[in-house]
Amino acid sequence: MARYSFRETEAKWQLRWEEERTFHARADASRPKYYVLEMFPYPSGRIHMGHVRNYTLGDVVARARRAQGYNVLHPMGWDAFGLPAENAALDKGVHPGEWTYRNIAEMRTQVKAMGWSLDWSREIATCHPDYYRHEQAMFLEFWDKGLVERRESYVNWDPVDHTVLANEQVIEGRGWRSGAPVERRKLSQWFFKITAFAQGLLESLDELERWPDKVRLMQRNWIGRSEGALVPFTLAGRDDSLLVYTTRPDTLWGASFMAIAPDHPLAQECAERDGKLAAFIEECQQLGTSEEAIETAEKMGYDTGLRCRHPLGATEDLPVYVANFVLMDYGTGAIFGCPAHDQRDLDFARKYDRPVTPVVLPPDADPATFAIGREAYVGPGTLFHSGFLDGLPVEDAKSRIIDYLEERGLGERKVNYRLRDWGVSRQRYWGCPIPVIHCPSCGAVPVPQTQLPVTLPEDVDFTLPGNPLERHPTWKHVACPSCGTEAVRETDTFDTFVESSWYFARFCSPQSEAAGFTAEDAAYWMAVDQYIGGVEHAVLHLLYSRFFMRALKACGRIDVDEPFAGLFTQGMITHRTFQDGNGRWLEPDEVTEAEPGRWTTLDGKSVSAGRIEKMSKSKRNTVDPATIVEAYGADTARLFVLSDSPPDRDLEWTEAGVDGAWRYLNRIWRLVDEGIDRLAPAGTPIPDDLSPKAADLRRRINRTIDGVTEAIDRFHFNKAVALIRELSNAVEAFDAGDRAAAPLLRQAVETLVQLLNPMIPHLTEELWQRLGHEVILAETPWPKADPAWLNVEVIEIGVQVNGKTRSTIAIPVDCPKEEAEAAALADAAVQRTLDGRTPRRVIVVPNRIVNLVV
Ligand code: ANZ
Ligand code: ZN
Repeated sequence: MARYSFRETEAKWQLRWEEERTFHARADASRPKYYVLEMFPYPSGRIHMGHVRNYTLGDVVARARRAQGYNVLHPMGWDAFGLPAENAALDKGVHPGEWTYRNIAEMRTQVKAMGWSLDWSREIATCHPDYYRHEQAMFLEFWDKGLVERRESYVNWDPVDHTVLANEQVIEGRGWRSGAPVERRKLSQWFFKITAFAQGLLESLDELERWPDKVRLMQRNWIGRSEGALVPFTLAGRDDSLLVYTTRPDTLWGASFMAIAPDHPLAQECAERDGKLAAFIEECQQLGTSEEAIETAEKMGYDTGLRCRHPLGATEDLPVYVANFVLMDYGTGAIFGCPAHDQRDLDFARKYDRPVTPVVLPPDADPATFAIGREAYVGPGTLFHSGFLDGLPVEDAKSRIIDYLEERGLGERKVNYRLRDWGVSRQRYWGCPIPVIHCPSCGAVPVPQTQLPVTLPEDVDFTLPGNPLERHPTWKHVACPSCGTEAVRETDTFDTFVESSWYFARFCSPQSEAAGFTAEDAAYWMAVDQYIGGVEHAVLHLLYSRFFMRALKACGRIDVDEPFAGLFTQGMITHRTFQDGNGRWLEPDEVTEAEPGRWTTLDGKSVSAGRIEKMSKSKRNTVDPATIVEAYGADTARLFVLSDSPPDRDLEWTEAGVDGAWRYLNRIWRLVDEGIDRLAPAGTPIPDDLSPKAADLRRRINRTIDGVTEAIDRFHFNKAVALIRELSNAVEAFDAGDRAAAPLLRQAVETLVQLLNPMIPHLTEELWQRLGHEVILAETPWPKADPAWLNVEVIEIGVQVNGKTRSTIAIPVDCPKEEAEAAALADAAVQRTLDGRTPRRVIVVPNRIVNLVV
């Protein structure tokens, strides 16, 4: 017997698949398609365990679907623009392009070594002009359709990375990469009008049934639709008014102050005559623009001296504050404060000594004594202290007051969204240039489509901070395409999320030069049937991509709204963390488990074992896939990431787990390799009259096919592996002396190999070949369960009357004699033969026959 050599076998099959172009996809209208995609990697230079899990999950789907007869598209590419390349340029003096392409080459080798069934003929890198030229064209088309805007806005400025950040890129008031506290700056920015699709983006979430609920919920909250009212409050002593947006117009009688955003025009106006206010506004602007930062900061305000009339004349005039918790770009940038029923308003009112009047009475509370302490009351109840609203439940009061305001021209109904337009300008070099030219007389002029792509200059200088495109001596100086005057190029580049918003469409026509994709290819391949990636992209990438499809549709480019019909978000890979006596983090390689639950360094020093956490460079608890592949092969790594946990849960990487996978591989190898002589030739029919043991195995084979197929459909890959393991146990335990053994064992072993193929493709291809097949497994149809052998152990037996067979009945295998007798007597044909007579004797031969003697 030959030992299993993974090195040889894996290389052999990878070469074969490549040479035969096994996984190259071609559009074919006569076959159903299935598009499997994992979120494409950033070319950092090395694949990590998260990639291994992500692409292995996708590969199981891709290979299984392929075997099930689908025309599968499973492509791979590189999300290749972004900051790390520029940081490398700063740190090591290497050009971002060179760094990126080198990393891609290294990662491609590592990816190929995993044996994923990828169509490499469709490989793309988003930093290549062949890719981004189409993105520039799309931008111009979107602009034409009114889906692009340039406007001044406050932005989150990262003072370390010298760039603007999207709100989503600000985490707890800090830049998501640099970790530096974010500042506010006013800049002219390009925006994609994602808000134009707010309602559609929200409504379609209901139809995305194959998306995780949690992701749909996160998007729903991000879009943040609310229903409320716009209410103008007259400013005392002036002839204008302050317009507020409220979702609680029912609480109008509880208003005790007004508050406006520091950037509100009225605040700006007052600041011109009030130096202290100007200083206060300045202070507020240190906060950054993210909601999180604003939510957590202490509430602060400044009384402008202005007063508002209550629209219903319900209270004294209301003071107008500039307040740090009011955002300019939400609603109208102005609110009325009702401290009794809003916590922020309450904190503010307590601080600035404003009255707190409850107007909603909780169920069962006593109106004579109910008062607000430290907590605002935000629950349900009925209105009181509120004139004609008194006694109405909150929801009724809302619609009643809006009707009232509308009838009198005092306000109107208004739907509002939290969703903001997507600011895409970044002051970076390593991104897709925004194809615009700024002309002193024409303004912002689109670069004519015929002049695309606008490519990045190669000769750039990274020794100074900021954007090298800005400083480049020649690149930005061009003639205005419209009037010919000296003009300058836009030096901002796109947010890298723009590239990832349409790459899945590019994979449909990766070589198309005329457009990013052809209508024909997109019509066949889109939408992605199964998308797989991390839940960290629940709002950013997944929402932007949905926007892009709608924008492309508005431009007549594509006919789908939703890019991803099915989405699966996988869990993280975790590992125990270790620290030495000095608190230094240790890598898993540097420690050993001396006895269960106690770890030491390799030279025996004690180690403190910490929590099991997501693999991360900072805690050094990572395991490099390359070392695992080197030591055990790709199939072992693949099997391990599939077998231990459900794919949506976290998976703890352990040496023991890897070892278990490796041992199982070898067991399968021996099972087939050693048993091969005892198998009947392929295709030998299985005899009908099986012994109970053989029948049992036959049922198990069929049930395993069924169970594994379903488990794969539902992403229960760990369950699929468990079912296969049970079948292999049964095969090992099967008594080879059985007369049906040879054909049945052949079926058992082939089934095992086929079902394992999506998980461990190299080993199974090798075994398949040893089993005598000419056609490779990747081209072999998925096994089908025989319904007759699926479920309960039902068999058909004959019923004789006086020794003559009169009928057959179906009964459970090994059922009690009485049950067989009852079934025989109940049979219509038997009753006809008996014609009312009662048998003198009943002989039941279990699982064979019932004989009635009359
Ligand atoms: C009066 C009121 C009374 C409010 C009450 C709430 C409770 P959502 O649900 O998120 O849409 N608001 C409106 N614009 C704001 C802005 N630019 N910055 C900060 N807060 C703003 O929130 C809508 C509510 O948030 C609005 O309803 C408004 O306060 C506040 F008992 O109006 B409310
Ligand atoms: Zn011009």
